[in-house]
Amino acid sequence: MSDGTLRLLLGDQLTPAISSLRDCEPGKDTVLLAEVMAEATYVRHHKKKIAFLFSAMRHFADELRQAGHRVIYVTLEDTGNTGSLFGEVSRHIELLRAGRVVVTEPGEWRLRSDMQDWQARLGIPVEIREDDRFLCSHADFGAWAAGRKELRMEFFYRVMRRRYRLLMDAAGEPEGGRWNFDSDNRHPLGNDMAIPRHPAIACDETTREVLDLVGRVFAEHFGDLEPFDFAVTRRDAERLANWFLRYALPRFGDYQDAMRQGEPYLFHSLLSPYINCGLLDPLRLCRDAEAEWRAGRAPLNAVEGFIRQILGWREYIRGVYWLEMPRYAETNALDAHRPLPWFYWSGETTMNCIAQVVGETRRNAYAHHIQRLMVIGNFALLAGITPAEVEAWYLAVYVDAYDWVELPNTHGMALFADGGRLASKPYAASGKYIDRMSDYCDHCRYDVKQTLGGTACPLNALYWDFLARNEQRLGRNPRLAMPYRNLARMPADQRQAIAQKAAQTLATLDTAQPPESDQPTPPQPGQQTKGRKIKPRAAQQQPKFL
Ligand code: FAD
Ligand code: DLZ
Ligand code: SF4
Repeated sequence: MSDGTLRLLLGDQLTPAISSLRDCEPGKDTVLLAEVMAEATYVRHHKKKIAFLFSAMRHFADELRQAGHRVIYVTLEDTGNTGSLFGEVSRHIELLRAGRVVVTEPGEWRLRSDMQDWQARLGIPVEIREDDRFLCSHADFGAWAAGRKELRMEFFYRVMRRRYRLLMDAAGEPEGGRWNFDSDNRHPLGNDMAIPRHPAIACDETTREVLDLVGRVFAEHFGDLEPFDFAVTRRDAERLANWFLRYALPRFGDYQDAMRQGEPYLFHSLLSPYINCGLLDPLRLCRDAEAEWRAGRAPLNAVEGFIRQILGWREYIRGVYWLEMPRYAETNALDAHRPLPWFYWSGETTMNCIAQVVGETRRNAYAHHIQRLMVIGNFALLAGITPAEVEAWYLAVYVDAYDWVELPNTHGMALFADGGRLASKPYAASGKYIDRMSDYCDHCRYDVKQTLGGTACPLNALYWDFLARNEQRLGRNPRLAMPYRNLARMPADQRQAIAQKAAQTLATLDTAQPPESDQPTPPQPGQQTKGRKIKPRAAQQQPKFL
C-alpha cells in the first residue's frame, strides 16, 4: 500500500481552498470527483440541477488540473462506475493503493452518517474535516445556542455582524443606527417598474455533453432541461455576482418580497446555486455588497437585507440543521398528514398563484424566497400536507437544494413542523397577502376579496380554518394574537361555513391524483432519503415525467 492520500470532493465542494485540499501534495495525492447514480437519484432532482452540478464538477476538475493537481474524474457512464460515492472511493483506493482518505464533511446528514462507517469498512484512516467555507462553525453555533430557550435568527445575526465587522461603524454600532431594515423592504412592485434582465451564460462543449447525458438518463425526472443558462465555472459565477451587485442590488431591499406574473427573478441575486456548490465565497459577497454601499452605489436597506440573508439566515439555517438533526426531520408539530397534491408536480390547478410558481419552478429550477415561502409553502401549511412529502418536493425541484438548507427552511420556516424551534410563528397567510405582494390575483378565476361561495379564493377559508384547527397549539402565540382575536369575533355560523368551504377545497385536493399512467413509481430498493430507509408510502415516492 502506498502512502498517497485519496481526496474526495463532492459535487457541492467545488472550492480550491476547501479543507480537504489544504495540505494536498500534488505529486503524491489524488483528487477524486465522481458522478454517481446514488446522489443523482436519492430524490428525483430537477434535470437542470443535475446538469448544473455535473457540468460545474467537470469544469472544476479542469481548474484543479490546471493548478497542478492529479485528478480522477469519473463520469456517470464510465465503465466500472459503481454508482455510489463509497463504491468509487473503495474502487480507487484499490486502484491507487492509497493509504488514507481525506474528505470535507458533507452538507447532508444522510451522507455524513454514512461516512461515519467508512473507516471501518475501508480498513484505512478516513479523515472527515470541518467545512470551514461556512462562517459559523458547529462549535460556535452550539455555544451560541446553548441554554437559549428560543433560537432566533435576529440575535444570531447581530453576533455575526460583530464577528465579521460587516456594516459596523467605528464605535462598534450598526451602520445607520439599526441592525435590520426589513420594515423598509416590503414594497409591492409598481406596474411601471423596469426589471433588469439577468444575463444568460452560453453553453460550452462540456455543458452540451452533460445536457445530452442528462436528457437521456434522467428523462423521467421533473423539470425542463433547456434552455440551460447557468454559470458552471467560477469565472462566470463571479461575472453574475458582479452583474447583480451593479444592476439588481440597489433595488434588492425594496422589492425583496414582491412577486409579478411572468417575472421570476425581479431583483434577486440568483446566486444561491453558486454559493452552495462552492463557486462563490459567501463572505466575499457580503464584503463586496458592503463596498457598494460605502461607495454610494446601493442604499443601506438593500445591502443590509442582502448581507442578512447570507450572513444571518443562511448560517442560522445551517446551524439549526446540525444542532437538531436527525430528530429535527421527524417532528410534525401541527400533526399534518395530507398527501402532497399532484399539482405540485403538474402545476395544473385553478389557483393562479400556485400554477405560476410551479410553472416557473419547472422551467427554471428556481423560485425566489417569497414564492417558496408564501405561495408554495403557505398552501402546504394551510392544507396540512405531510412535512416529509413537502420537503422531498423542495429538495428535488430547486437547483440550490441540499438537505442542510432546504430542510430547516421547509420544515421550520414554511411548515412550522418543528413547533417554533426556528421561527417565532407560522408564516400563514390568506389570499390578501398574495394580492398585496403580487398581481397573481388579477389573472385568477377566483375572487381574492371573497371567503365564501364558489368563486371565493380558496386560500381565505383555508387560512381561517388553519387557525381554528390549530387553536390549541397556536392560540397563545403572542405574534398571532390579532388573527386569533379576529377569529374569536366571528359569528359561529360564519365559522361553520368557513370550515365547510375549507373541507370542500381539501376534499378536491385529495382526489386530484395523476392519471393512472403517471402514478408515482415505487422507490428503489434500499434507496435512502434523508438518512432514513425509504418506506413504501406516498411520502417518499416521486413521480416519473416523460
Ligand atoms: P436572494 O434573494 O438573492 O438572497 C441572497 C442569498 O441569501 C441567497 O443566494 C442565499 O444564499 C441566501 N439566503 C436567502 N434566504 C435564505 C434562507 N432562508 N436560507 C438560506 N439562505 C438564504 N435556499 C437554498 O439555498 N436552498 C434551498 O434548498 C432552499 N430551500 C428553501 C425552501 C423554502 C420553503 C424556503 C422558504 C426557502 C428556501 N431557501 C433555500 C431560501 C431562499 O428561498 C433561497 O436561498 C433563495 O430563494 C435563493 O435565491 P437567490 O439566490 O436569488 O436569493
Ligand atoms: C446533488 C448531487 C448530484 C445530483 N450528483 C452528485 C454526484 O454525482 N456526485 C457528487 O459527488 N455529488 C453530487 N451531488 C451533491 C451531493 O448530493 C452532495 O454533495 C451531498 O448531498 C452533500 O451535501
Ligand atoms: Fe391565489 Fe387566491 Fe389570488 Fe387566486 S385569488 S391568485 S388563488 S391568492
